[in-house]
Amino acid sequence: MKFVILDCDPGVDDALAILYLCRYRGAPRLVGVTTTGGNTSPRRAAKNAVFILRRAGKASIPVASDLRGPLSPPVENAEHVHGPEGLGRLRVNEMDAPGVHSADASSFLIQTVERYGSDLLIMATGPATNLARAEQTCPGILARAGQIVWMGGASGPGNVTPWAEFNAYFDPMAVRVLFRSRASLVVLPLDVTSRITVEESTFYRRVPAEDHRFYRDLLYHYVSFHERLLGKRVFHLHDPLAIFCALNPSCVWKEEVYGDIIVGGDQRGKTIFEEPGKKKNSFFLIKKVEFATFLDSFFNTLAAQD
Ligand SMILES: [Ca+2]
Repeated sequence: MKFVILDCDPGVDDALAILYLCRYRGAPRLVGVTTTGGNTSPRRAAKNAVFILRRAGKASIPVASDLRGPLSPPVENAEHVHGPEGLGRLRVNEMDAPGVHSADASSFLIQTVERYGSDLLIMATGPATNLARAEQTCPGILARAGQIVWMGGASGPGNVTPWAEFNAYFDPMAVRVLFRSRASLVVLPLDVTSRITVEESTFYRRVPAEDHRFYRDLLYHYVSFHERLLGKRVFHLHDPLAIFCALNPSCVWKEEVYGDIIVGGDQRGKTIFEEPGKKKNSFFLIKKVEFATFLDSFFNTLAAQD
């Protein structure tokens, strides 16, 4: 696929994913970023995406936001993990993020799929709200994209409740629309992304010294959250791993599944994956990734000079 759009909710690991994708040599051309609420408010997610794209030297990439919130009844965002405005100690003011291209992310997605069709790869690292809205507005649109890779759901325990992964929990009704869209869909679940942790000390050894101050501000709350959870100064790279999987299918093992999700009640956001059998709407679930190859790619890309 020649073109890529990133649908995200920055968010600390989304910010790392944007930086990784923007610097990735040989990646398809980034034609837009769409944002939604999740890790932070919808408005901050949009500003944060603009800010990180500027940091990556890609200020010209259009950003389209969704300010309407999830399809599902609202729940608390994840600012307790990512920091009070979603990017750790970084504060993005209007000067740093002069504006977004449009406030209608789902229309932007529809137009982009109509324009590039099977040449378009959609990487999604947040709640599936924008994808679902696009599908509801224009049924069949997601199946016209070349591929969608979505980080979310879990085959085992969740990270926001015992049952649910955050992106799935935040907007389960949107996930149901995505799972039923018959798109060429690949899902990267929490049980795979959470198998990899990076030690804070390793991270700073492998990224350029001139970027340390930026990363210390970005990662401030994210590392502390993981330290409370895991007892060590480590963190997960959920969203950058989704970028790697989308760009390196030969380093990924996946299985065809049928998927559904519980949309309400105590188990809200619990994803259910089973053998597809004769059921329609099957897609692929990632089971395993070459983690060492990913980490080399991630750090070498972040360290690459323009
Ligand atoms: Ca995210």
